[in-house]
Amino acid sequence: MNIDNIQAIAEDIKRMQAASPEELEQLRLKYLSKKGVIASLFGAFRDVAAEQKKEFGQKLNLLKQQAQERFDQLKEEIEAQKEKAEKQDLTRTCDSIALGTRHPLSLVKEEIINIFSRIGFTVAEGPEVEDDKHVFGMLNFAPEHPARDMQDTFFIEKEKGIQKPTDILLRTHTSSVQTRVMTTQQPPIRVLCPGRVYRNEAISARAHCFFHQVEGLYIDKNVSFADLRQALLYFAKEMFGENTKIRLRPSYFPFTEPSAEMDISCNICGGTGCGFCKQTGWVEILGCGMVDPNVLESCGIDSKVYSGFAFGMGVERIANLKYSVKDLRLFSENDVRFLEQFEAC
Ligand code: 2NM
Repeated sequence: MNIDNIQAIAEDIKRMQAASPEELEQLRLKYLSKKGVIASLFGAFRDVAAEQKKEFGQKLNLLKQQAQERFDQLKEEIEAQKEKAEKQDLTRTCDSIALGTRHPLSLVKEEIINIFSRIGFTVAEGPEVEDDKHVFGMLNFAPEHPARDMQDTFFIEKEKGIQKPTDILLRTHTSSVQTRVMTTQQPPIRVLCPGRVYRNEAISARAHCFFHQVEGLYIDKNVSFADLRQALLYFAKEMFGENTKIRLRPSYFPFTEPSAEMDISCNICGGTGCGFCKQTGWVEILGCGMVDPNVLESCGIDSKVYSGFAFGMGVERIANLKYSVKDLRLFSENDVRFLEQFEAC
């Protein structure tokens, strides 16, 4: 036993750590107990050479004192930690959890569905990847119709990287779902087809390569243009308010004859003219018409017995009117600063 030993033990004691009362007790047993390191050094004291006894004794006493101090310090730390843990109120409620919000396009889509469901329409959905037959062929599109062009429609490539057009494509309207309904159900048919559609367009504030539609179809005996007008007037009043007026302008779609575009009285200025309606007092919201007999026949419905009306609207367009969203891209970018604004809706 020599003075260097004491020095080394003093270093160990300085670095002593204990995270729990059990660990602290281990340290006490090792260094400070009757059978511990320090007690055994005191036991060895009588074998120390006489001329070293004074220095050895002083160092040993100091070591004992340092060990006791470090031990007391660790004990205090452990007790303070325990007290802190006991003070935590585990019954306290946590901060409220952010619940997220419903997407504005979902809100508008649901509202359209609710309105038409009150007059007997049900919902049908179908594939976004479709074939030419269901998107164009059965819907009276001429073989050379521009919508069938690669410029307007996304075609699925047969082999990766090889741009060989196939008759598999991304649907450009949800009328494709209605061809599926007409070929599998017999009239009366009252169906709404909501969903995403794709067009090959450059993305900007006013156009996107995909958007959302709700299309409606009603087929029965003796369905007339007056029925179409009445259903759409009901829709406009439910969606935009009791005072809303509608007007129908002649138009053209391959799948309807006659066809029309519907305007509602501008719900921003109330019809007096503003920037939004370009001073006309009217804003366009949907296309519609009487289903062309060619469409009914190609779907296996007897056009001499049945007639029907159909309409289609863009969900983004209606959402724009309702919420004045200036840039279409906001609908698909999922920026929470935009989406959070629909918390109360
Ligand atoms: C529109 C405008 C006019 C339409 C036609 C059909 C179907 F399947 F019966 F032929 N579905 N939807 C239609 C008619 C869609 O969207 C602007």
